[in-house]
This record gives sequence, C-alpha cells and structure tokens, in this order.
Amino acid sequence: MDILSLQGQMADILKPKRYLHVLGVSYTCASLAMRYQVDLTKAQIAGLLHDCAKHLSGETLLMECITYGLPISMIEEKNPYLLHGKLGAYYAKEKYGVEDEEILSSIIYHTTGKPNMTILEKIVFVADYIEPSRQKDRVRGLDEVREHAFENLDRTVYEVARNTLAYLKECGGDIDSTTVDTYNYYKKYAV
Ligand code: DGI
Ligand code: FE
Ligand code: FE
Repeated sequence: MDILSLQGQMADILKPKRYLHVLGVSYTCASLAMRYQVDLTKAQIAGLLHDCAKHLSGETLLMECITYGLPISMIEEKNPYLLHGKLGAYYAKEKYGVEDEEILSSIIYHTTGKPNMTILEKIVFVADYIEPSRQKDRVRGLDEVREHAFENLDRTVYEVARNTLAYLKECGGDIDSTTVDTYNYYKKYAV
C-alpha cells in the first residue's frame, strides 16, 4: 500500500478544503510520529484515511453502516457524522486495503478518542485538532495545544478532550459517552 496512491485517491474523492486538511493531518501525524518514535508510514496512512468517509451525508453514513452491519448507538443515530470514523475504518480496510489494526483503530476513534489509547491513536486524535489548516479563531486553545503536542502527548489529549467538551456544552451538541470517557481517563495528565 503506497502513500502516494492513497493521497491521489483522497484527492479524487474529497473537496479541496478537506483534502488540504487530510494532507495536513498526515504530515502532522508524521511529525508527531518522529517525536514519539512511531512508524512514520503507519502515521501518514492513518492521517490520509482518517476522514475518508467524512464527505458522505448523514443519511448515507447511516445507510452504509446498516449495510455493512456496523453498530449504531442512539447518539450516532441522532448525530450521524459521528459515524465517519467507524465507517472510515471499514473503508480503509475494504476499499484501501489497510490490514493494520492499530491504523484502523486510530481512524475509528479519531473524533471521540477513548481511554488508554496507543501512541498512534493519540497522535491521530491530536493531529486532527492541530493540523496547519485549522484556524485559530475557530478552534479553542489552538496555540497552546500545538505547543504542548510536541512536549507531552497525554496532557495534549486531555486538553483536546476538554476543549471539545467545552465547545459541545456551549453549542448544545449531544455528547457521546466515549468523549466523556476520554476526558475522564486523561484528566490525570492535566498540568
Ligand atoms: O472530521 P473533522 O472535522 O476533521 O474532525 P473530527 O472528526 O474530530 O470532528 C470534529 C467534530 O466532532 C467537532 O465539531 C466536535 C465533534 N465531536 C467530538 N466529540 C463529539 C462531537 N460531537 C458530538 N455531537 N458529540 C461528541 O461526543
Ligand atoms: Fe473526522
Ligand atoms: Fe479530520
């Protein structure tokens, strides 16, 4: 499986802005992988594919998950975009030939995180938040999180989960219990 070919396939299916985001996540994953001694190829593949189902409508996400027998929680049924990680991992395996379970799991959990993540899972979760095309006026604490990401990954996971929950509370979004579990687990790394 080659990075250039995956890059080309993402360029074909994603809108330019999302493709730019995906490239940014891939390179940020690679940078964090250098810092935390993780396989660079795995990190780049996870970054390139993490949003490979994000271009689909809520209705299509639900239909695809039903078709392939992927479980749908009540929160996901109400907020189908939450399914793009789970369906993205399914596509990564079935359409893009990714066999590596750690890459697949990083894609599944990139939106909510989860307790006790592998380093690669944490890298994808954080890279999605800090990649270069994210805008400071739209993402909470971006400068601080970018700085901390290269110093202390667990602390940064805590900060991303905390900021995401604060944002969801403010805008009244439904909160997935996994997002809360991530926050509670990584709280111990708060400084
Ligand atoms: O796909 P991206 O936009 O690149 O990033 P993402 O997959 O992390 O999705 C970001 C959005 O997901 C952001 O607006 C916060 C939202 N999110 C994260 N956890 C939850 C959540 N939305 C809801 N409703 N519930 C959650 O628990
Ligand atoms: Fe996403
Ligand atoms: Fe993303």
